[in-house]
Amino acid sequence: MKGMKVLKNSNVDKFSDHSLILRHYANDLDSQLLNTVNHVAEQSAFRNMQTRSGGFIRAAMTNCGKYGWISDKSGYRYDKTDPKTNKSWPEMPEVFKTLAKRAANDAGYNNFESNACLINRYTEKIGMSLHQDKDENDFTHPIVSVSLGVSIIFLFGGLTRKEKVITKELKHGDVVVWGGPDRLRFHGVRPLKRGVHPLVGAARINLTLRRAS
Ligand code: MD3
Ligand code: FE
Repeated sequence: MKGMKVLKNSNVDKFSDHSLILRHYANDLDSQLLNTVNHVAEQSAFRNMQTRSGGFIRAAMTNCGKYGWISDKSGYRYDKTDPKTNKSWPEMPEVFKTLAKRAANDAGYNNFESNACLINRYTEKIGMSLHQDKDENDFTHPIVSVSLGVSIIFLFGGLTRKEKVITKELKHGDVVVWGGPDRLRFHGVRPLKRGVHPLVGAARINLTLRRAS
């Protein structure tokens, strides 16, 4: 059927019952996505957020959408206001919202209406240790992630920290959809290896589109 989006199975890595990688799914949007990230960061700059334990999150972060994820000395939460500007987060770009909705739909999650996008930026040696995402109000909504720039090794564990972890390389343009029980699995990324991507430079940008509440 003309104009209909059909995913070739060879581009899908279904690594778990409720999660899959859509390989290179966002490649044709890459420069638009990166320009949009830059536009967001002009309004709400990347920063290293503080943690309750007195440290800092090593990935630089910003947000767009109605809600943004923040960490500070009182802990983790979603907030409508960027504490750095005391203004609303930049509005959710149409290109992020429609890409997430289309990817979720292709993964079997219909009508995914994201209202928060956390943007993480990794540079050489920066990773993210195993954690769960549980600051959202309703875990029945999936999470869609978009990787741009230098590849990274993604870690995917179980519902407890002790369970075995599988690894997946996430490359430029890969989109991952997590849903169902996988939503609450421990996950993280290994420290970024040295490398340069022609569009992004010596960094990896990850967008995670969520429904915060
Ligand atoms: C799996 N980001 O922002 S990708 C995060 O690459 C985060 O920047 C990593 O973990 C990154 O919280 C990993 C996305 C990801 C996001 C949420 C998940 C994977 C997930 C929730 C449940 C399971
Ligand atoms: Fe996470």
